[in-house]
Amino acid sequence: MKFLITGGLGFIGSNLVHHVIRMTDHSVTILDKGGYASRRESLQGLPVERAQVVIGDICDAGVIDPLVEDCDAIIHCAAESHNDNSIAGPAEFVRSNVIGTFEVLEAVRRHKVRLHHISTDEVYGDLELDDPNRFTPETPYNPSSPYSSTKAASDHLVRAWIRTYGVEATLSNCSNNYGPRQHVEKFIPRQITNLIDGVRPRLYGTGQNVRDWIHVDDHNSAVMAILDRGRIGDTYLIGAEGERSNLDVVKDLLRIFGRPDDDFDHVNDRPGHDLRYAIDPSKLTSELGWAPKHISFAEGLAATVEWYRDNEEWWRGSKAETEAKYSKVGQ
Ligand code: NAD
Ligand code: TDX
Repeated sequence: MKFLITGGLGFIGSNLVHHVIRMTDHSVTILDKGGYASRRESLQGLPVERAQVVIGDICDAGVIDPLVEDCDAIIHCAAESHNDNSIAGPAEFVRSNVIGTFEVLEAVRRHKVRLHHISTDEVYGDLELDDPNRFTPETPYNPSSPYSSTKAASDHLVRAWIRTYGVEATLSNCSNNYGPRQHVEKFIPRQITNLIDGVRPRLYGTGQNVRDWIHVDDHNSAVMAILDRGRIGDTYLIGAEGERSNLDVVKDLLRIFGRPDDDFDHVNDRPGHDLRYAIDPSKLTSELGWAPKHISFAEGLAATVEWYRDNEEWWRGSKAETEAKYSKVGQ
């Protein structure tokens, strides 16, 4: 089989390309606009005859159409992905996430190709810290940020194209990913690279906000299970029982680096900051028999720290520019 993976030079997409090459004999075409979050180096070492890169924009029908025509299935990961950037400048989020998904869907409709759409748990809004309920596929949409509202819009487009045009698609909404090759703007890599540089971690607000962490390889094994045996038209929530407050994650990292557990700074909170995300993954585990492999967050985090220590040339070029953006808004 031949997969088309959009956003395949980003964090999840590049790890997915590695996963597909490692676990199957499929070949992959990667379509990525080559934006600030993409790295060609993320695909280093892969056999070129099985992983071909096309630099181009999903919003350009002339680019996406022939690539969709030429593949057996498309996994749509491309998106602007960072909440803080969406607050500073939402326009590119509307373009890439909404218009881009529209163009992907139109190409899929023309060529009748199987689609899997990658989305986020943030479309459901947030939960109170003591809410016994978690997100399920039946939870009403209630996105808070420009980022999550554009992802919600993209999900609605996919469902409308399934129902109206009979497009063969599945959707997944996953919780916060961590692991290798994640841009240093994101919470965990930002704190790891700060600590490598001897800088104190930065916690937004009180740090009580909870995220439901999953290793990126577990996200990707779930995506492959959905592509393989998911029901067309269905939505699967992907999570690995990984709820943890931001404060606890910072303390875990300080421990790994042998620093006192109060050696961090509170900085300005994110406007509209979601309090808690939590996924109920039971549909995925019971219907598709999927289970995560990285069940120890402590081990996954330590391995991620090692990856950033061993691959400084991968992230160093983005660090100063990213920190300069944060310091402008007191973060
Ligand atoms: P990322 O920012 O690391 O990578 C996204 C990639 O998409 C980049 O390489 C970028 O250049 C590319 N891209 C963006 N707009 C494009 C366009 N118009 N045309 C072509 N390429 C474009 O993001 P990520 O964390 O890897 O997220 C990938 C997907 O997973 C996104 O859809 C995101 O919403 C979703 N998701 C992410 C997480 C997470 O924790 N990171 C969790 C759940 C869902
Ligand atoms: O320096 C920081 N300090 C801090 O306390 C940063 C960068 C973040 N935070 C907080 C904000 C969040 O509560 O950490 C938490 C995680 O922040 P991000 O890494 O920006 O992730 P989040 O906003 O939760 O969204 C992520 O998960 C869902 C991804 O970026 C999205 O693409 C995905 O959909």
